[in-house]
Amino acid sequence: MKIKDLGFDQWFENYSTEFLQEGCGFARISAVNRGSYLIMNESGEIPAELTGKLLYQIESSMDLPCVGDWVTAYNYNDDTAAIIHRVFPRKTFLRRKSAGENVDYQMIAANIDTAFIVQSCHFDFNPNRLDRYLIMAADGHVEPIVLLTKTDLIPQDELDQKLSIISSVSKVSVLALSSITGIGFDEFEQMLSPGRTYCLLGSSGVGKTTLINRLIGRETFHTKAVSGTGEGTHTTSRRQLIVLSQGAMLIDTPGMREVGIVGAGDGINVEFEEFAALSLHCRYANCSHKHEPGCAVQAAIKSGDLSEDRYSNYLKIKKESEFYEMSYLDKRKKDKAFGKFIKTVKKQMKD
Ligand SMILES: Nc1nc2c(ncn2[C@@H]2O[C@H](COP(=O)(O)OP(=O)(O)OP(=O)(O)O)[C@@H](O)[C@H]2O)c(=O)[nH]1
Ligand SMILES: [Mg+2]
Ligand SMILES: [Zn+2]
Repeated sequence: MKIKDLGFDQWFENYSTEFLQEGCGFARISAVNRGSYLIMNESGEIPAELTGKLLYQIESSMDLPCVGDWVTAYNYNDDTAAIIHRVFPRKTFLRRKSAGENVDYQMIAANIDTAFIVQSCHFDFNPNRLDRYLIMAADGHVEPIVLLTKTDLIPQDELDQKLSIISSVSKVSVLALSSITGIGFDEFEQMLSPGRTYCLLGSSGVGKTTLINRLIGRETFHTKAVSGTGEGTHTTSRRQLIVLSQGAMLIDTPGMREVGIVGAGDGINVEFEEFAALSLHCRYANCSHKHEPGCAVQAAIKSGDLSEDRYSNYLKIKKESEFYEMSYLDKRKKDKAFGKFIKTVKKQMKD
């Protein structure tokens, strides 16, 4: 195996001269677990940690390596451990607002070709949440594909209804499948190409890890039954890249409870493209589509061309993303001012 087979394509090759360091090689982050890393290259997978210099240079949580990143690393101890010196720029990424009050980004994975957005058609099915994942993918320039799992648990007509709900709001490809009956699995396997990287995203308990186990053909990774209400219990606890024997790479992630969106302007415009198209016909160029006269969005809702539900989800996500964006920029400004203050004090102490 070569690093090219692990996704080190021409895009990264173009950076290789700049990123090569004496005694170092290139490797890909294959797992992240609370500040400790595993990296992978042509000779296998080994634990790695960051250099103090790299840690010192980090300005935001987004600068920390995440699963899927390419790095420059120095191997030691007979190639059984490594130190990470530099992180390559990211070709694509998946990120969200970090959970809780704190307004910051959380990187989920980097250099992903396709994100499988997994919803169970049983308990978890939720078109409004699906919108959030689609925005996340568009924001990071990742191609999305929706996987509707556990089709064995609902009758065919209910499944058809769910599929038509998705196709009425989005052109995204959807595949319905069951890890129990195996329906849809051939199509799923055909979607996976050698050398390409896929990430599984979705709530806890929707069957992400089960999909991987079925692909591998063994119960390699831990899964757990969901409770009667469908509420998952977070079985997978770390982000991990797995190389299938056929050569495709899959990243399993722990289930997400919230999919917060920070200032994903482009992502929102891509996912809600009908709003951009309609806006062109609003009387006012800066129409908020709420109460202005001559609003084409309101007209589309009245005529039934646009669903009330999708409209309210659009407004909600837009408002939330703008709010987080402002808080985030504010926080960055304060952090920067504080950083400057520290530097001045340090300098004064030296003088
Ligand atoms: N009936 C049915 N059950 C399934 C299917 N796929 C997975 N399950 C069950 O759903 C439960 C949860 O599956 P996991 O694969 O652990 O779910 P997960 O998405 O990885 O969950 P987290 O790791 O917590 O994010 C397990 O008991 C699986 O056996 C399916 O197609 N049909
Ligand atoms: Mg799992
Ligand atoms: Zn309008």
